[in-house]
Amino acid sequence: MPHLRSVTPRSPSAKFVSAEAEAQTKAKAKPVDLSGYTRVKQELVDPPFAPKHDQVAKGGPKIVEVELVTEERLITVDEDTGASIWALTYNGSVPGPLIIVHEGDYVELTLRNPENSIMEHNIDFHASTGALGGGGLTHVYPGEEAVLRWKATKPGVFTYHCAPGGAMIPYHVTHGMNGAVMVLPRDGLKDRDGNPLRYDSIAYIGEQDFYLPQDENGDYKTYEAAGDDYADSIDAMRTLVPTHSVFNGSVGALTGDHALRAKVGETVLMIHNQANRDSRPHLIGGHGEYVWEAGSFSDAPQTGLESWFIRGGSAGAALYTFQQPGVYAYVNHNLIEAALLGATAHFVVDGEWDNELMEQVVAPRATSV
Ligand SMILES: [Cu+2]
Repeated sequence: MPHLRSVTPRSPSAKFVSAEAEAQTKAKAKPVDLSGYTRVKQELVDPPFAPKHDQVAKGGPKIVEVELVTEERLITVDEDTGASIWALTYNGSVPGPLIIVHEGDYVELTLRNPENSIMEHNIDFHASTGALGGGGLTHVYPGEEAVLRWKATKPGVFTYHCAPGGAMIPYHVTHGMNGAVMVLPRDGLKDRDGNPLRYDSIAYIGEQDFYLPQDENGDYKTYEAAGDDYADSIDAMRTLVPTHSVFNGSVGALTGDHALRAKVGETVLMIHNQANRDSRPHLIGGHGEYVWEAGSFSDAPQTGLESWFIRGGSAGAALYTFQQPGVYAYVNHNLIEAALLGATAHFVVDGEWDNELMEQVVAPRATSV
């Protein structure tokens, strides 16, 4: 097993990190008065689910405590080909868990790196302000933990990701180390006229581009431990051509038995995170009724979209109320990526068919002309 610290010595980023921490100490910043805030713990859950939360904030601003553990684990990306990766994760899942707070709340994160890890990790919250999104204040080596508190001043959905420095940044991000935070307006989501928009459930989808090394026969290589693929991965990443682009960590993670479920009349908020690469979600058979494409809830949502654009390095949200039963495919509408690289999820929707919206007038039959 290689010593990753020697593969990636304390690089320029590490110096940057110490400089950041030093700057904070030297500034002799005034202590913040948090006496008006109540403290709550948010239990994070595995994707595609969302933690328990209120859509409209109850009471005043809060300090929301969350915990992320950096877990390095072998996951199967595609059962059919045996493609696998030593994923770098927050709490074991790809994407990392969804965190939900309200504008004006604080997120107080404990980031823990277990002793049996091989690598150093940190976290950059795009929703936060300062110190490289917190990346400069959260570097944890195996056996260390750090606590970071940041104020959620921007309402929207935002990506977060590991950013240890240099080539390790894309290496960690393309090994699964990213997720999303949703900062709701205190009075909840609204349409362009300020009318409330509410959802019945959240489908949290993390799209992950993987660059898996292959041998001369085109078979996916396997490795003994996290980090052993470093040199091969960097070569594969340099092509900028992913071998996989999957939803929630693996091909089929959200199809078949794992499909998302909904009912006719149910309103689903689809949150799509892509920390590294552009995507263009489309709900086949439905629409983006209200879409915060770039993720900001400060702006009015767009309406009635067919496909929408998720910029690499961001999250976006789309609201839809299902009107027909059946299977809806939620895809990256680069259909090569959807069908060949894995970027497909399914919603299975129960309920009554509406002939007014669609009817098969003539079933396929032999043509008479
Ligand atoms: Cu990391």
